[in-house]
Amino acid sequence: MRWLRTSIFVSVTALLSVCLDYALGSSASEGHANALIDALSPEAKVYFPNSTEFSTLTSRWSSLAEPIVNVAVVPATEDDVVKIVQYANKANLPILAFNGAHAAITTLGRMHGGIEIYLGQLSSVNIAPDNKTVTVGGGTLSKNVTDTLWSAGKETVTGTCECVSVLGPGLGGGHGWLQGHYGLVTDQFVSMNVVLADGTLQTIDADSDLWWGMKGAGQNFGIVTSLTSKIYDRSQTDWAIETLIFDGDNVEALYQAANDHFSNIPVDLINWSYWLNIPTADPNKPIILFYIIQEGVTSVDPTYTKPFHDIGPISVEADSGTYKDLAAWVQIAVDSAPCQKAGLAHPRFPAYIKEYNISAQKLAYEAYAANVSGDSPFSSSIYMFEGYPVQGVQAIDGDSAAFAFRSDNILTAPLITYTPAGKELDDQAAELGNRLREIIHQGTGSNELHTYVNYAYGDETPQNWYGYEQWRQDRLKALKNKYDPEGRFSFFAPVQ
Ligand SMILES: Cc1cc2nc3c(=O)[nH]c(=O)nc-3n(C[C@H](O)[C@H](O)[C@H](O)COP(=O)(O)OP(=O)(O)OC[C@H]3O[C@@H](n4cnc5c(N)ncnc54)[C@H](O)[C@@H]3O)c2cc1C
Ligand SMILES: *[C@@H]1O[C@H](CO)[C@@H](O)[C@H](O)[C@H]1NC(C)=O
Ligand SMILES: *[C@@H]1O[C@H](CO)[C@@H](O)[C@H](O)[C@H]1NC(C)=O
Ligand SMILES: *[C@@H]1O[C@H](CO)[C@@H](O)[C@H](O)[C@H]1NC(C)=O
Ligand SMILES: *[C@@H]1O[C@H](CO)[C@@H](O)[C@H](O)[C@H]1NC(C)=O
Ligand SMILES: *[C@@H]1O[C@H](CO)[C@@H](O)[C@H](O)[C@H]1NC(C)=O
Ligand SMILES: CC(=O)N[C@H]1CO[C@H](CO)[C@@H](O)[C@@H]1O
Repeated sequence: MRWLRTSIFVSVTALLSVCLDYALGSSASEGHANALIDALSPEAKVYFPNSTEFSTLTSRWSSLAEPIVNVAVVPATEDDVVKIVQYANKANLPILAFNGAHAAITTLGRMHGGIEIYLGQLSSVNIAPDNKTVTVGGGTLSKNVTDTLWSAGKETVTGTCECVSVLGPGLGGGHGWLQGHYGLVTDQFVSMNVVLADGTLQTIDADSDLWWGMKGAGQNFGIVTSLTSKIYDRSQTDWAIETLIFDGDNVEALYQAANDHFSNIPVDLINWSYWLNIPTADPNKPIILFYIIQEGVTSVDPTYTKPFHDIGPISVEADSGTYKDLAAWVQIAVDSAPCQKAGLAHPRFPAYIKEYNISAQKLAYEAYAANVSGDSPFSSSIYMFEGYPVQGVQAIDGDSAAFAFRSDNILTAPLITYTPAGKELDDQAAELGNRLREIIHQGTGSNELHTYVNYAYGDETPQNWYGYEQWRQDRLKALKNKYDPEGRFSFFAPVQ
């Protein structure tokens, strides 16, 4: 907004005030709008719906149940975030942080007109002189951190996908390649600066009662403007992958082998699978793409891959490289298709499980195949089964954080992908996703449905997101009543 302060200061400010009032609704007085604009630092920016920047800054990864934004504000300093929250409080306007904008939970759609706080200018990565921590701006993307640490011979846990932020995944737990060693993204947190609902900027750490809540339900309590996390010396340089493609008919044999051979999965091994249509491999039904990833080697140990080779894959491809290649290998690098904001709807229906139930896998595969094959509107969907190593996650006391599902081993989720075409199709997608999830849930033999809040669809309960233990629910509600009694931060998976 530098230009605001120069020659056309008076006229443009007046115009902006009118525009803000218009965009924000009649409750925002001209005085308020001026107060916000004047309070922000020179590098902060404000965009209205008539600008191309506004369309860029408001576009999201999933176009289902998007929050409706009237003005996008881009803070340049931590204090700008304070000023925006204070302004919104006075004017009683909804606010929502936009970071990587990859959250797809439908509760975000409850924001009908308000202020987007786009955190992209709060992007920075600084390794502490003692090499024990890194401090990142609240809007830093995951790839920035891993690349900077890599160059310094360091590593930490971040989300695996290059296009998501550090805080987006981390505030809800955060799964990543290195979690087998160090725990979740959230387990690395050392301290953070947060703008709370009352418009104050506070530094919080393990001494604060809020700390527990920030580690798993953090989206509920404020806007993190910077974060200090643990880092480690890089443990391995080499990584290797085998990508196997199987005919869907092998679903039982494959997951039986997965259960048999990986039940004590070593910390250096990651196994994922996707069910998706690759018509050149099978024109009629989804194939099973099976990834076996190992660290510290240039080819995956044959003792891990032999049981899968024996099942008879359609194809096997081996690759090797470094940590920095992993995202591209599993198609979640910055330039991979799943990272793009292409106007598609992307609801997911997650369920954590302890091990595969072979008959449930078979039932889910059949229902999925029946609904995504041929000319189905959902033919670009992906059913994801993520088996990260869990040693580091399970070594940490489960009561230490709001993240509730440490004892689960595998994260499953159909990602129903389609071109939006109205409510009827949205409802069909929800029906399909929930039906598939229910098959997997039934296969666990447990009444409890554990879901990863960062993948959640939006129709789940706080128990599904934050754990069934009554003390967890009580503690979250008490924190909410203390720190955000008006529910300013309640668009993302609200705790109550
Ligand atoms: C392609 C893809 C790959 C993914 N890979 C992983 C993965 O490897 N590991 C994993 O754990 N998850 C992963 N996820 C899920 C991911 O954790 C969520 O989608 C997450 O919400 C994305 O964060 P974001 O910053 O991109 O999204 P945003 O939509 O910008 O942020 C999500 C929500 O977090 C809150 N928020 C964001 N930044 C802040 C902040 N600084 N302070 C306070 N609140 C904030 C806001 O409420 C916001 O609505 C993946 C998702 C996709 C689409
Ligand atoms: C958008 O609206 C604002 C306020 O009315 C105005 O200052 C600005 O010039 C407009 N921009 C474009 C590109 O029309
Ligand atoms: C931190 O790491 C850098 C780069 O590897 C090194 O030059 C520096 O000496 C280290 N500092 C300490 C205190 O270990
Ligand atoms: C970090 O992100 C900024 C944009 O926010 C980009 O310009 C820069 O190149 C990135 N740095 C790294 C190391 O990826
Ligand atoms: C999914 O498949 C079932 C049959 O297995 C069918 O009854 C249902 O209509 C399908 N749903 C969609 C959304 O295609
Ligand atoms: C496995 O799933 C099937 C189908 O839902 C179910 O009948 C069975 O009880 C499940 N097995 C276990 C051990 O829960
Ligand atoms: C396919 C698959 O996910 N196999 C194994 C991966 O690792 C987990 C443990 O982290 C095992 O339980 C899975 O069977």
